[in-house]
Amino acid sequence: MKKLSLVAALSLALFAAGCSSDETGGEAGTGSIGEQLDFTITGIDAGAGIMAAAEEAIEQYGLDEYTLQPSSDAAMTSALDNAIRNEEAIVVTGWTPHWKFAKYDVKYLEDPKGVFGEAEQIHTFARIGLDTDLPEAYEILSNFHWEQEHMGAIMIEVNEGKAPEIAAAEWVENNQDIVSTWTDGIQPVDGDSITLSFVAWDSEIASTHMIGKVLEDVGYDVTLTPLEPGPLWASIATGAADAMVSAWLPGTHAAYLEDYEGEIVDLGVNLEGAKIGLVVPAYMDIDSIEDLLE
Ligand code: PBE
Repeated sequence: MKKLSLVAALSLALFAAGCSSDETGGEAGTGSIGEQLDFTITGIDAGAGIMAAAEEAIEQYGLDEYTLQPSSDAAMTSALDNAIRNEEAIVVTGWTPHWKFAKYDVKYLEDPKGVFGEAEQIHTFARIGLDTDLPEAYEILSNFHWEQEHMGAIMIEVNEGKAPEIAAAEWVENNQDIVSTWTDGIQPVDGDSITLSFVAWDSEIASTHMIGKVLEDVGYDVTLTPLEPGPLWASIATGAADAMVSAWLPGTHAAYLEDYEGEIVDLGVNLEGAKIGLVVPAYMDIDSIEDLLE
């Protein structure tokens, strides 16, 4: 049995009312993908940019029967794991870099309307005044730039059960050639406190623990504070946290950036070629978000 929300049921009724009679044929074929999916898109935490984009996709592609189920990165990936074990249909909100692409055979659904945007960059933001208060940290954070494969290496270790601080510390130790390009010429500091805020998305767990370890190695007393997405941005604007390395732009977090423009400082891109979208197991016989209507 498929569950329809009242709104979805109403819009279906309206849609049906507007249909000409020749659209009534072939229901068995056309309903099957949605039914296999139980008309559910498995999402993550409600404040994530990808959730707003997925709601927009439901609207723009006319996926009125579908419900976007909020959960978390951990719950979403466990639902994905479960579906793949049983070779069942599932569609999730997915993004790159993420270990799911290394661990499972999954694919993005094409997005002909461009709702999820093009390639994204991840930016580092600091609170106003960090440059004068903690100039060494400001410089390291400004210099911080790495590649998807670097973030991916930490994510996979964490997914396989390593504690994030250990996976991050090992990466820093084994990649001093990269880390030194961020810390070259920086004088050690003597236990100054710095707070980095982040959201518990696997990508941001990896990057925040890694750069936290780099700052620690320079002599900072580092606190990592996990927050919800809204409070993450607010923490930089209010100065409750000093910096964050988790701003996905120009699309995913555009609304947050607009809210805090002028109250936070953009230290530039730390990773290029990130992406968000809807992701399905490769064995599913659909290629485009439009196919969810089949
Ligand atoms: N994400 C990971 C975030 C940004 C980083 C894609 C889940 C979001 O949708 O807000």
